[in-house]
Amino acid sequence: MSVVGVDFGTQNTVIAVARNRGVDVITNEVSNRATPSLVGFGPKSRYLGETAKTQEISNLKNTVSSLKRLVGRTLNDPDIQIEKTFVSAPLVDIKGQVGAEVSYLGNKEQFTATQLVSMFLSRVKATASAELKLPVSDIVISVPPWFTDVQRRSILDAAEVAGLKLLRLINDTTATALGYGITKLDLPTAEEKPRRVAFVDIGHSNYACSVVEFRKGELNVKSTSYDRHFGGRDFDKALVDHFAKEFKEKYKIDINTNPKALVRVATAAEKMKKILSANAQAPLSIESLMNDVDVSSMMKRDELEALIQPLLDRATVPLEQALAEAKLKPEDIDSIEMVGGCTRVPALKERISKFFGKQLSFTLNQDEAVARGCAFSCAILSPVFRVRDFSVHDIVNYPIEFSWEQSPDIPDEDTSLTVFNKGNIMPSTKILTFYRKQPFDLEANYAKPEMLPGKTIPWIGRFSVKGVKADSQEDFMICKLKARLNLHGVLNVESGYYVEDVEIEEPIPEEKEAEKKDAKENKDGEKKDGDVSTNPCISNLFPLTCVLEEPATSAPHRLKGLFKDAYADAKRSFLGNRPLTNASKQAMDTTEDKANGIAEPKPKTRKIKKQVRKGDLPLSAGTASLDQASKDAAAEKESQMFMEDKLVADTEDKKNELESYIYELRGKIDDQYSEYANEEEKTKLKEKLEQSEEWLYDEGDDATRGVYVAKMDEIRFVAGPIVGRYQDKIEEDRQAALKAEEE
Ligand code: ATP
Ligand code: K
Ligand code: MG
Repeated sequence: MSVVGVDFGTQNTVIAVARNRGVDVITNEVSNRATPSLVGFGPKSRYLGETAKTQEISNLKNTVSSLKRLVGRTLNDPDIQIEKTFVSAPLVDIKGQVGAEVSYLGNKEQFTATQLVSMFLSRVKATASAELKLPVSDIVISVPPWFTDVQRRSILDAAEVAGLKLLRLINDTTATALGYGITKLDLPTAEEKPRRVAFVDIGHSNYACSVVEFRKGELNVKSTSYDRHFGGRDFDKALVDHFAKEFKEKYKIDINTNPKALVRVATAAEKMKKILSANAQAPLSIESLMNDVDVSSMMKRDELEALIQPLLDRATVPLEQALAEAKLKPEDIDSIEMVGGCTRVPALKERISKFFGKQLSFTLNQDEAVARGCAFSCAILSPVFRVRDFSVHDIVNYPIEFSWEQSPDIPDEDTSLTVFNKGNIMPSTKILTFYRKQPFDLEANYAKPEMLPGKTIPWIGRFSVKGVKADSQEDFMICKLKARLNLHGVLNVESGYYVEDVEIEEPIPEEKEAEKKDAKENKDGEKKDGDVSTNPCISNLFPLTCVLEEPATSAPHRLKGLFKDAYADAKRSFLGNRPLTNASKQAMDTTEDKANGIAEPKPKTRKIKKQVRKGDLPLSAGTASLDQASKDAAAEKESQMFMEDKLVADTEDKKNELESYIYELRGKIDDQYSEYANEEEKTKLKEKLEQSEEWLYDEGDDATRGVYVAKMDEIRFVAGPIVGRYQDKIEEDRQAALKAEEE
């Protein structure tokens, strides 16, 4: 089984695998360590990754870039309007999701961003599989930390459609932090002050900074902040705008009217920008840019810096936010680890270094750190790999609120509750308790829509709880719902059940054991499933509303508005059979001891009220994920397109093989093979080669794989005897040489 980590970048995707007791970045079909994140469409097949890049300039309208920035978004989102200036294919609305309209196999077709991402991921899968010589399934993919529930669900769907098992969607900077921490052998112990590291990732379109605390065997993300529109492409854009103006004056051409020219200038500008990271000045020249005009220019580094001044002025904002949210000062940070292609820009390095008042660290591979972190994460989660223990605690970026209809039996009940707060540990599970006599629905929404990217709809999901009814005494059913913000950062209500209060007798736990258990629960940040139904802390709570257990702290929330006269009766009846907490039980024991005035021998067991799980509550959920039927259909279509691509590629291979065979024989027949064929044979073969070549450039230009194979066999039939004689002679000579050596 394979272990694969993928840094799915805006510009480039890097694939790392776990093998040979370590993690390696692998190369693709043209031996590059990064693959362009592009999908293109042609008359015969798709172009994925490298081939999409090769075809890009001549196929702009059918090439889609910015894949990860499109997924899970809507066409009218202001973010997508910005994206339109970077994506050359036309973007369209497909049932509420943004997609692209392209010409594929001669037809106009529309593909959703989710489908486009699946296409790219199937290429990633094929690349990894070819390198590992293994089928690839388990994978970890990185996403920007600001990705919302719908964006994350879309990537999950895309991976499933591509036949991948996504073990974790991990935030870019968290992946980097994991790769950093897991290889360090000198991290502080639990008692020592943690090592605090700021990870700064500036890529092609994104800027993110996470402040992370490391101790032996664990990392805790303390804060993450970002600028969703800050990266290398914005630098390129500043250069392109500059040259557009310059060329208008100097050459009287308007590149903004010519998409091809625009892309060529953008490519040249990016190259220039990279040169300016290491040199004081750089040239730019493009032949026949448009209207047969050749252009050339020069730029100095300080001119570039003047052009990107507005960006540079924003460069420390994410850092300020990250420190503020972590409640730290620049001097509290032990090291600043820089990753992402854009952190090579000297002006950026200078600003960031000045902000922290420290030298920056470039110890991680800037282009590969995220992918490596993803591969480590995949190895940790994979059952077949043994990895040093290392816990990754990320945090919630957007608060999530649950809301529900008021119960008809509880007219003044609160109807919403923020269940996951910004900065809470993630992943995390919380138990929601409802007292109900009828089935009910609840809805999850992001509590602060203004924090979300662009115009993201805050809605996350609607969950219907079924099978709820009053018990035999016409009393409330105690319904428990397990809400989980999972490893991917996706919210689900995973299960529902109901409990009853039962008095049981249990051995009194040793004080120390209990403490240990608590400590462990806090460390994991969440409880294991089994702990939930027996958790006694629920007994603090009144029945009249939704209550929330925080497994991490064992401190339940209590909602306001509990002591309303209207519920006095219900309250009293509940209090009457209220189970005891450990604390109150102990408190009561003490009182009894005092009253008796006798110290009795400590009993070995005690009676406590526990909530015992009585049965499941069926749930149905509506979320932004694709339903199974749509996923199956998309997977079917994807594998069909994949097979078509493969057939086209195989056919192309066979055609190239035939062409080279013809050239090879033509060269050799009057050379190496000359003395092994008589004149008649030579003439016959030459004729055959000539015919075949003519055929290849004429009707044979677009034949099927089988026809190329047959053509090859025809030539081989004629050439075979000649080549055979030649090879016999070679073998004879070799044997003779061997014999001579022995003697
Ligand atoms: P993102 O993280 O934003 O989704 P990404 O992961 O694809 O995008 P990276 O591969 O980290 O981005 O960085 C690519 C960017 O870095 C490009 O804009 C590229 O031009 C820029 N870059 C690479 N090398 C240099 C350099 N030497 N000087 C300046 N910029 C560079
Ligand atoms: K990348
Ligand atoms: Mg990146």
